[in-house]
Amino acid sequence: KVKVATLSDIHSFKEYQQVYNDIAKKIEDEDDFDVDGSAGPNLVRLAWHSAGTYDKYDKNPHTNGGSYGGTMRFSKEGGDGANNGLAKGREFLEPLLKKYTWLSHGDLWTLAGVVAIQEMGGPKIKWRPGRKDLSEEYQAPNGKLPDAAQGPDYVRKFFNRLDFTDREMVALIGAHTLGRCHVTSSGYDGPWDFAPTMFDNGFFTQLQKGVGSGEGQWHLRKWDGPEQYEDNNSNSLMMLPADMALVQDPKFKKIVDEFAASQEAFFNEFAPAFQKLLESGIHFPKESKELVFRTLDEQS
Ligand code: DDH
Repeated sequence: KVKVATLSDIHSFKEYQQVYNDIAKKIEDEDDFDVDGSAGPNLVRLAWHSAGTYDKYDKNPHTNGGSYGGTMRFSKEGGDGANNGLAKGREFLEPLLKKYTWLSHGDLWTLAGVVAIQEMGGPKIKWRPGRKDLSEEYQAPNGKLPDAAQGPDYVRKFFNRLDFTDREMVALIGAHTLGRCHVTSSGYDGPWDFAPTMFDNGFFTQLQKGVGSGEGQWHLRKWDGPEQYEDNNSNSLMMLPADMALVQDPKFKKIVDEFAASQEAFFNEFAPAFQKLLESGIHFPKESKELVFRTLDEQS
């Protein structure tokens, strides 16, 4: 088996907490990374795109993706249009690889996603080390990451390929409470809620009301860019067609309503789903310990 997490050359909890702290401090220090300041949202997206290439129907370890091999560092996977903008996050983390020479790209990128979520006020995410850098031959094929122009059937099918249930996929997409779309990266434009560096259930409270002419509802933006929605209240927030899919499908909508009503319910389901995402396609031996890191705040 190729993608088995190693137990022999992993490091101690203390050392991974040290890496966590270094990433967290770097996020804090470099507060002009993006329009909204923090590098956090980019790092969450980097973690997700490193893992989200996984294809459970593909039994060939060379092509079935996932975060194990850190293969986004190579030009084919790194150059997939869906990964536009993520080189910036990879470069941000580069010094950590120089300092912790034993750390793999896959462990670093997934850990950085966990750091970013926790430091921005999100739930604790259990994380396990043991990914190993693999060679170029293990790059996932291009086109394995989702198309934002699609609707509910596509979204469901896409996340089934990664082995997720309806509840898990809705929870995961709630990460769009973070960050924004950049015209220069995806062609889309703008943030999903008013606090793009805070991990909360804001995505669901905004999305919940769906398309219409009422207060807090959404309309198609009139512009030359790709089809996206704009909010009636401020005309400054956005939703992708693939986000709006979550209120168009009645099964998804029920879950959106639950998460909009309770941030706790959202956090409780997001955390295990995000851990599962980061571990997609990797076999973790039974003895693999789940690490739960303390935030900088909790340590001060
Ligand atoms: Fe996403 N996402 N995402 N997303 N995503 C974008 C930004 C961010 C889709 C499309 C886009 C997830 C699911 C989907 C984050 C996390 C997650 C952008 C804009 C597009 C487009 C990129 C840019 O222009 O810079 C689509 C389609 C889906 C889908 O589900 C079908 C999931 C599951 C996650 C997750 O983390 C679990 C984050 C964070 C961002 C903001 C990045 C930034 O730089 O800011």
